[in-house]
Amino acid sequence: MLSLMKLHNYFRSSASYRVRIALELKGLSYEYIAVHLARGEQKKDAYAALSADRLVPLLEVDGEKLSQSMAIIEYLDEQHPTPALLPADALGRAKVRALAQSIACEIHPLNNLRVLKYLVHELKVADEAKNGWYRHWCRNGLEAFERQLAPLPASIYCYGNTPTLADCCLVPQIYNAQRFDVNLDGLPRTMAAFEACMALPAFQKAQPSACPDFEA
Ligand SMILES: N[C@@H](CCC(=O)N[C@@H](CS)C(=O)NCC(=O)O)C(=O)O
Repeated sequence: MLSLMKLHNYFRSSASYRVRIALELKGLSYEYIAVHLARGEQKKDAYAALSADRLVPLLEVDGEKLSQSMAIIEYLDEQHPTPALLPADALGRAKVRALAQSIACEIHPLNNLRVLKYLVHELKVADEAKNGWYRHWCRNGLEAFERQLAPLPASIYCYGNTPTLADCCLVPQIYNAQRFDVNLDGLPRTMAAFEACMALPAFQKAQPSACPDFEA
Protein backbone atom coordinates (compact mmCIF):
# COMPACT_ATOMS: atom_id res chain seq x y z
CA MET A 1 0.00 0.00 0.00
CA LEU A 2 1.35 3.45 -0.90
CA SER A 3 1.89 5.81 2.04
CA LEU A 4 0.78 9.43 2.16
CA MET A 5 3.49 11.70 0.82
CA LYS A 6 5.03 14.14 3.30
CA LEU A 7 6.25 17.52 2.08
CA HIS A 8 8.75 19.22 4.37
CA ASN A 9 8.51 22.86 3.40
CA TYR A 10 8.02 26.46 4.43
CA PHE A 11 5.21 28.73 3.33
CA ARG A 12 7.55 31.44 2.05
CA SER A 13 10.06 29.17 0.32
CA SER A 14 9.73 29.53 -3.41
CA ALA A 15 11.30 26.14 -4.13
CA SER A 16 8.67 24.59 -1.81
CA TYR A 17 5.93 26.60 -3.47
CA ARG A 18 6.90 25.09 -6.86
CA VAL A 19 6.33 21.59 -5.50
CA ARG A 20 3.05 22.53 -3.79
CA ILE A 21 1.77 23.82 -7.15
CA ALA A 22 2.73 20.58 -8.91
CA LEU A 23 1.03 18.49 -6.20
CA GLU A 24 -2.14 20.60 -6.45
CA LEU A 25 -2.19 20.54 -10.25
CA LYS A 26 -2.04 16.76 -10.11
CA GLY A 27 -4.62 16.55 -7.33
CA LEU A 28 -2.24 14.64 -5.05
CA SER A 29 -2.82 14.81 -1.31
CA TYR A 30 0.12 15.14 1.05
CA GLU A 31 0.98 15.85 4.64
CA TYR A 32 2.31 19.37 5.13
CA ILE A 33 5.29 19.45 7.49
CA ALA A 34 6.49 22.96 8.25
CA VAL A 35 10.20 23.73 8.61
CA HIS A 36 10.57 27.26 9.95
CA LEU A 37 13.48 28.62 7.91
CA ALA A 38 13.56 32.02 9.59
CA ARG A 39 14.13 30.24 12.93
CA GLY A 40 16.82 28.03 11.40
CA GLU A 41 14.90 24.77 11.81
CA GLN A 42 16.46 23.44 8.60
CA LYS A 43 19.81 23.22 10.42
CA LYS A 44 18.52 21.62 13.62
CA ASP A 45 18.97 17.92 14.37
CA ALA A 46 15.45 16.72 13.56
CA TYR A 47 15.49 18.07 10.01
CA ALA A 48 19.24 17.65 9.43
CA ALA A 49 18.77 13.92 10.06
CA LEU A 50 16.40 13.81 7.09
CA SER A 51 17.92 16.29 4.69
CA ALA A 52 21.50 16.08 3.42
CA ASP A 53 21.47 19.63 2.06
CA ARG A 54 19.44 21.19 4.92
CA LEU A 55 17.18 22.85 2.39
CA VAL A 56 13.47 22.68 1.72
CA PRO A 57 11.57 21.21 0.01
CA LEU A 58 12.02 17.54 0.82
CA LEU A 59 9.41 15.01 -0.24
CA GLU A 60 9.07 11.73 1.62
CA VAL A 61 7.46 9.15 -0.62
CA ASP A 62 7.26 5.39 -0.14
CA GLY A 63 10.14 5.42 2.35
CA GLU A 64 12.37 7.51 0.07
CA LYS A 65 13.47 11.10 0.57
CA LEU A 66 13.61 13.33 -2.47
CA SER A 67 15.30 16.72 -2.55
CA GLN A 68 15.58 19.51 -5.16
CA SER A 69 12.27 20.92 -6.32
CA MET A 70 12.88 20.32 -10.04
CA ALA A 71 13.80 16.68 -9.48
CA ILE A 72 10.75 16.25 -7.23
CA ILE A 73 8.40 17.78 -9.81
CA GLU A 74 9.79 15.65 -12.62
CA TYR A 75 9.42 12.57 -10.39
CA LEU A 76 5.78 13.48 -9.70
CA ASP A 77 5.21 14.07 -13.41
CA GLU A 78 6.61 10.66 -14.29
CA GLN A 79 4.67 8.84 -11.57
CA HIS A 80 1.42 10.74 -12.12
CA PRO A 81 1.48 11.73 -15.81
CA THR A 82 -1.90 13.51 -15.93
CA PRO A 83 -2.05 16.45 -16.26
CA ALA A 84 1.41 16.56 -17.83
CA LEU A 85 3.76 19.31 -16.69
CA LEU A 86 6.08 18.80 -19.65
CA PRO A 87 5.14 18.78 -23.35
CA ALA A 88 4.95 15.50 -25.25
CA ASP A 89 7.70 16.45 -27.72
CA ALA A 90 11.43 16.66 -26.97
CA LEU A 91 11.78 20.19 -28.33
CA GLY A 92 8.90 21.42 -26.21
CA ARG A 93 10.35 19.74 -23.12
CA ALA A 94 13.72 21.40 -23.73
CA LYS A 95 12.03 24.81 -24.03
CA VAL A 96 9.96 24.37 -20.89
CA ARG A 97 12.97 23.14 -18.92
CA ALA A 98 14.99 26.11 -20.18
CA LEU A 99 12.30 28.52 -18.95
CA ALA A 100 12.06 26.75 -15.60
CA GLN A 101 15.83 26.68 -15.18
CA SER A 102 16.11 30.37 -16.04
CA ILE A 103 14.33 30.92 -12.77
CA ALA A 104 15.50 27.98 -10.68
CA CYS A 105 19.18 28.13 -11.70
CA GLU A 106 19.76 31.78 -12.64
CA ILE A 107 17.58 33.90 -10.35
CA HIS A 108 16.81 31.84 -7.27
CA PRO A 109 20.32 30.77 -6.17
CA LEU A 110 21.54 34.37 -6.07
CA ASN A 111 18.61 35.46 -3.94
CA ASN A 112 18.32 32.52 -1.60
CA LEU A 113 17.95 33.10 2.15
CA ARG A 114 21.45 31.87 2.98
CA VAL A 115 23.00 34.06 0.29
CA LEU A 116 21.15 37.15 1.55
CA LYS A 117 22.16 36.29 5.14
CA TYR A 118 25.80 35.93 4.10
CA LEU A 119 25.71 39.36 2.46
CA VAL A 120 24.39 40.94 5.65
CA HIS A 121 26.16 38.98 8.40
CA GLU A 122 29.53 38.14 6.84
CA LEU A 123 30.03 40.87 4.25
CA LYS A 124 28.30 43.52 6.41
CA VAL A 125 26.15 44.72 3.54
CA ALA A 126 23.43 47.16 4.66
CA ASP A 127 19.83 46.03 4.46
CA GLU A 128 18.98 48.43 1.63
CA ALA A 129 21.99 47.25 -0.41
CA LYS A 130 20.95 43.63 0.18
CA ASN A 131 17.47 44.45 -1.13
CA GLY A 132 19.09 46.21 -4.10
CA TRP A 133 21.04 43.00 -4.81
CA TYR A 134 17.80 41.03 -4.71
CA ARG A 135 15.98 43.46 -7.02
CA HIS A 136 18.86 43.63 -9.48
CA TRP A 137 19.22 39.87 -9.99
CA CYS A 138 15.49 39.25 -9.97
CA ARG A 139 14.72 41.96 -12.53
CA ASN A 140 17.69 40.96 -14.67
CA GLY A 141 16.52 37.33 -14.69
CA LEU A 142 12.89 38.18 -15.38
CA GLU A 143 13.90 40.34 -18.34
CA ALA A 144 15.79 37.34 -19.73
CA PHE A 145 12.70 35.20 -19.07
CA GLU A 146 10.52 37.67 -21.00
CA ARG A 147 12.98 37.59 -23.91
CA GLN A 148 12.69 33.78 -23.95
CA LEU A 149 8.89 33.99 -24.03
CA ALA A 150 8.74 36.68 -26.75
CA PRO A 151 9.35 34.43 -29.81
CA LEU A 152 7.05 31.62 -28.62
CA PRO A 153 3.56 31.27 -30.15
CA ALA A 154 0.87 33.17 -28.24
CA SER A 155 -0.28 31.13 -25.24
CA ILE A 156 -2.21 31.39 -21.99
CA TYR A 157 0.58 30.10 -19.79
CA CYS A 158 4.36 30.28 -20.21
CA TYR A 159 4.38 27.54 -22.82
CA GLY A 160 1.10 26.49 -24.35
CA ASN A 161 -2.40 26.50 -22.96
CA THR A 162 -1.90 24.25 -19.94
CA PRO A 163 0.40 24.96 -16.98
CA THR A 164 3.87 23.43 -17.14
CA LEU A 165 7.00 23.17 -15.03
CA ALA A 166 7.84 26.70 -16.20
CA ASP A 167 4.67 28.07 -14.55
CA CYS A 168 5.46 26.12 -11.36
CA CYS A 169 8.71 28.10 -11.21
CA LEU A 170 7.43 31.45 -12.43
CA VAL A 171 4.62 31.97 -9.93
CA PRO A 172 6.74 31.64 -6.76
CA GLN A 173 9.39 33.90 -8.28
CA ILE A 174 6.83 36.64 -8.95
CA TYR A 175 5.43 36.22 -5.43
CA ASN A 176 8.93 36.85 -4.06
CA ALA A 177 9.56 39.69 -6.48
CA GLN A 178 6.43 41.41 -5.22
CA ARG A 179 7.56 40.95 -1.61
CA PHE A 180 10.85 42.65 -2.41
CA ASP A 181 9.20 45.39 -4.44
CA VAL A 182 10.86 44.46 -7.74
CA ASN A 183 9.73 46.53 -10.72
CA LEU A 184 7.56 44.20 -12.82
CA ASP A 185 6.68 46.71 -15.55
CA GLY A 186 7.43 45.88 -19.17
CA LEU A 187 7.15 42.08 -18.74
CA PRO A 188 3.86 41.54 -20.61
CA ARG A 189 4.03 37.82 -21.39
CA THR A 190 5.56 36.94 -18.06
CA MET A 191 2.91 38.79 -16.08
CA ALA A 192 0.06 37.54 -18.29
CA ALA A 193 1.16 33.95 -17.60
CA PHE A 194 1.40 34.74 -13.88
CA GLU A 195 -2.13 36.20 -13.81
CA ALA A 196 -3.52 33.24 -15.76
CA CYS A 197 -1.94 30.81 -13.28
CA MET A 198 -3.26 32.70 -10.27
CA ALA A 199 -6.80 32.38 -11.63
CA LEU A 200 -6.52 28.58 -11.21
CA PRO A 201 -7.56 26.91 -7.92
CA ALA A 202 -4.39 24.75 -7.85
CA PHE A 203 -2.15 27.82 -7.74
CA GLN A 204 -4.41 29.50 -5.18
CA LYS A 205 -4.34 26.46 -2.87
CA ALA A 206 -0.54 26.29 -3.08
CA GLN A 207 0.09 29.97 -2.34
CA PRO A 208 1.82 31.01 0.89
CA SER A 209 -1.28 32.63 2.40
CA ALA A 210 -3.11 29.28 2.12
CA CYS A 211 -0.38 27.36 3.98
CA PRO A 212 -0.89 26.13 7.56
CA ASP A 213 2.35 27.83 8.73
CA PHE A 214 1.56 31.15 7.03
CA GLU A 215 2.61 34.31 8.89
CA ALA A 216 1.60 37.75 7.62
N1 LIG B 1 17.69 24.22 -5.80
C1 LIG B 1 16.94 23.90 -4.61
C2 LIG B 1 16.87 25.14 -3.75
C3 LIG B 1 16.39 24.81 -2.36
C4 LIG B 1 16.50 26.03 -1.50
O1 LIG B 1 17.41 26.84 -1.67
N2 LIG B 1 15.58 26.15 -0.55
C5 LIG B 1 15.61 27.30 0.32
C6 LIG B 1 14.22 27.89 0.49
S1 LIG B 1 13.56 28.46 -1.05
C7 LIG B 1 16.12 26.91 1.68
O2 LIG B 1 15.83 25.84 2.17
N3 LIG B 1 16.90 27.78 2.30
C8 LIG B 1 17.40 27.54 3.60
C9 LIG B 1 18.64 28.31 3.85
O3 LIG B 1 19.01 29.11 3.00
O4 LIG B 1 19.23 28.10 4.91
C10 LIG B 1 15.54 23.42 -4.99
O5 LIG B 1 15.09 23.75 -6.08
O6 LIG B 1 14.91 22.69 -4.21
